[in-house]
Amino acid sequence: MRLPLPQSLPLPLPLPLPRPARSERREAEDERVVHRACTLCEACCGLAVTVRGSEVLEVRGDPDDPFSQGYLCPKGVANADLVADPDRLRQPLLRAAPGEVADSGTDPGAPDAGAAGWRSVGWAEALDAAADGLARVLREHGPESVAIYLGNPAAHGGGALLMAHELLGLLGARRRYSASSLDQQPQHLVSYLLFGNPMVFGVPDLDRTDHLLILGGNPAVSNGSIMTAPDMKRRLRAIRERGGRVVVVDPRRTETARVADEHIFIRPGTDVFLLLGMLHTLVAEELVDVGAVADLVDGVEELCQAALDYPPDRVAEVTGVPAERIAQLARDFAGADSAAGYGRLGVCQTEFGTTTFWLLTCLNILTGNLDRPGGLMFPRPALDAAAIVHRLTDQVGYDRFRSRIGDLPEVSTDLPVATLAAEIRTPGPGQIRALVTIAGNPALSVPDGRAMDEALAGLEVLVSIDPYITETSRHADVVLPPRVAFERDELEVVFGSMSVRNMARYSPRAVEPAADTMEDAEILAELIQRLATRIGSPQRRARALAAAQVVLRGQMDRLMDLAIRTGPYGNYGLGLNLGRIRAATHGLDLGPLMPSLPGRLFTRDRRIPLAHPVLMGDLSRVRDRLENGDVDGPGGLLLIGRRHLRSNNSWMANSPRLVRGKDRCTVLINPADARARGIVPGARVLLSGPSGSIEVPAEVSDEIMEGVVAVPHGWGHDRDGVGWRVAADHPGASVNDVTDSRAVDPLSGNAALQAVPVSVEALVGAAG
Ligand SMILES: Nc1nc2c(c(=O)[nH]1)N[C@H]1C(S)=C(S)[C@@H](COP(=O)(O)OP(=O)(O)OC[C@H]3O[C@@H](n4cnc5c(=O)[nH]c(N)nc54)[C@H](O)[C@@H]3O)O[C@H]1N2
Ligand SMILES: Nc1nc2c(c(=O)[nH]1)N[C@H]1C(S)=C(S)[C@@H](COP(=O)(O)OP(=O)(O)OC[C@H]3O[C@@H](n4cnc5c(=O)[nH]c(N)nc54)[C@H](O)[C@@H]3O)O[C@H]1N2
Ligand code: SF4
Ligand SMILES: [Mo]
Repeated sequence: MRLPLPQSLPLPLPLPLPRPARSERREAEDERVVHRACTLCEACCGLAVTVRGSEVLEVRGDPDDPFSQGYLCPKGVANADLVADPDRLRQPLLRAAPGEVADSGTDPGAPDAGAAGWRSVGWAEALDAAADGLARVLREHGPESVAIYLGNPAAHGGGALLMAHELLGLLGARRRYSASSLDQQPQHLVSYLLFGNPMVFGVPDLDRTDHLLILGGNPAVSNGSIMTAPDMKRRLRAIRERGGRVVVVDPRRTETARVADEHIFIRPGTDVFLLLGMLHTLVAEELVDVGAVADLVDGVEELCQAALDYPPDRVAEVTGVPAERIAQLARDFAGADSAAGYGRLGVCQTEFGTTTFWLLTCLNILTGNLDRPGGLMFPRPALDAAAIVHRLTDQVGYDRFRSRIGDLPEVSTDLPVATLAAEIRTPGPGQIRALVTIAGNPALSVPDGRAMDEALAGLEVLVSIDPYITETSRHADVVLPPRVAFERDELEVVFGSMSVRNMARYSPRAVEPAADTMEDAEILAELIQRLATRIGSPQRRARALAAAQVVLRGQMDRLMDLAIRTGPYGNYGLGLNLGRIRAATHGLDLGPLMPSLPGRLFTRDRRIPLAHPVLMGDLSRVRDRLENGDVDGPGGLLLIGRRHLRSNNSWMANSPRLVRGKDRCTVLINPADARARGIVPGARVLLSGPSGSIEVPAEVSDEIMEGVVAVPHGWGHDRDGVGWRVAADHPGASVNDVTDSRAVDPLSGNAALQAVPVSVEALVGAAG
């Protein structure tokens, strides 16, 4: 069933937004241009936003931003749709009790809330209900029964991250889940094991490198991830223009591959073998030269010895890459004046995610490319997340406790979200019965999303902090809608640690938020205040309340200012402080990445244990897979993911300008595989995998390698009660209704969302 919507309801404005001609507009006195960053993805593009009152008239790339130089993608413009979206909630919703007459309230954001069993309520009532529910479950079932899930957009708000941390502390819960375990957990873990800090990332020195090797990343579309660099295509082209080389290894000839010098198909899930074959070549051909950091690295011998077990001709078949090509990849990398090996989701979201990412890091280190210009370098952000995380010592660590289901290790207190549905659904001591979701949509984003959907429906208490009634928050008892990015002042706190240039960025709000609305951090702080009257030891209460007060009294800026002043550019550096960052309207460029070892090492002995026992230990699993493993499933196809420039995980499909055009939720299949199954372009097919089946149209193209199919995630917006109406008109299907929650990287607990064994068959009589 779809929400029964009266036809006359105004849908979001067709775009471009109606507006007067530019010259006229400039003259209008009540208009102003606000310069701020786009915080929808990691690229942090500078925007020039023309606003009148609370209306966004135009969004353009800011040509004066030193970093993005006017670049923006279609999503940047769609920030305007988010601000204006009539489906966005402006007031909390409370689930109407059975028998209670639900009213739809006056909230234009929830036109049919009443019909779906919601009541629009004031903040006090909603927050009290949330606190009552959580406190009740906690009292009855103990701290293990309450969990938090932090979704992707939460990464942009320092205040929200801090408050989520304090909320967990107050609950006394060790049940923190996040999108990290669907994404970059292998990278955090490798950073922790090798560099002593999960937030110290080696980032390709993109603007100076002579050779960029990309495994399982599509930055031309994703705009770069753990590699913050706006206008990726320009930056990639620049590598080639200065005589360098870009090589892409990917089961799909991606948009990035099309701007590269070389593209190599690889069978999904097998990069671990490819990298071992490359390391073998380095060792066998005496190309290992750790360079300037040699004094800091332990275990080189041990690692090289291990690699000798994997000559290229031993791994060629499983990877689908000819042995000579593997060896040549290694020679080219080692022979370049400088080189950077980069990998993202195609590496992380596999069963060997951590080990693969480790070997990729080793490739950089063994060729002397760590911490040198053009290689893999460490950003030094003005506000140093790594230093802050390091001070929160209780936050940093590995395998100090394990998940009840699956027996998987925590990574810096995060547990694998692939196990969350089972944790909720499996009775017994420690069963999760209450959940707070903050900026996340697990019903669409975790593997076996249907199980998650059912788990969410069965929770005793679900509190969702989200601006929409999503596939997840539709199950909530209370929905607490925050202001969206353009309505917030934001200091970039996370992506400075991943940026290809050192930068600092303060973004003032573009529009004034409606009265009686709150930001994520404030909502969490209010929730903490209420919970503290109901639960928690005296110490816990005192600590959480003190933190909540910082947010509620508007003192976060002072805290940030202090962190900046004591940071690398602060009192003992350039004299940087929050005021000076704020004054840099177009963003502050702090220059190219600088060599920073050993200063950037947080390991106790300030060394890099390249052959860390946790990582070396996993090589037995690798060997076993090579000798006995069959990565193919019975259906003969391996499923991978695919992103589109106009998508943003599960949640921007309510922007009319982003969903227009042809259906993007298709299965991409090679002509040979399509032919073998009688599938013609556009035909609807049944895609079946470990957790279920979906129906999607087929797109036939040789840009995908034989034996592989690709489907984007984040679709499937036709579920009952979901509040985004534009998205519901372009629903697609959720690929996570097919993926496998049991397939994880056992080291990091990261979900193996790539290389899922599936079958595809034509649906009879369903052409078109
Ligand atoms: N099959 C498959 N599954 C995947 C992936 C894949 O490649 N393939 N990718 C994975 C990855 S990398 C990620 S990061 C996850 C993402 O998974 P999630 O983080 O669970 O979900 P998102 O789709 O990012 O949804 C974000 C939610 O936050 C809400 N939101 C937006 N802005 C704000 C805000 O300012 N405050 C609050 N409180 N809420 C806000 C949106 O309405 C939306 O409901 O998906 C993962 N799932
Ligand atoms: N437009 C847009 N941008 C986004 C997002 C979005 O949804 N839309 N999401 C954001 C988020 S949350 C993230 S985490 C980043 C992700 O950033 P990226 O990792 O760059 O994103 P993907 O497009 O998923 O790229 C993964 C690539 O890995 C390939 N691949 C799959 N399996 C394998 C494998 O086994 N081996 C190899 N070598 N390659 C493989 C896929 O074909 C794909 O090209 O993007 C961010 N940016
Ligand atoms: S690439 Fe697009 S979504 Fe990402 S920051 Fe830039 S404008 Fe925003
Ligand atoms: Mo992500």
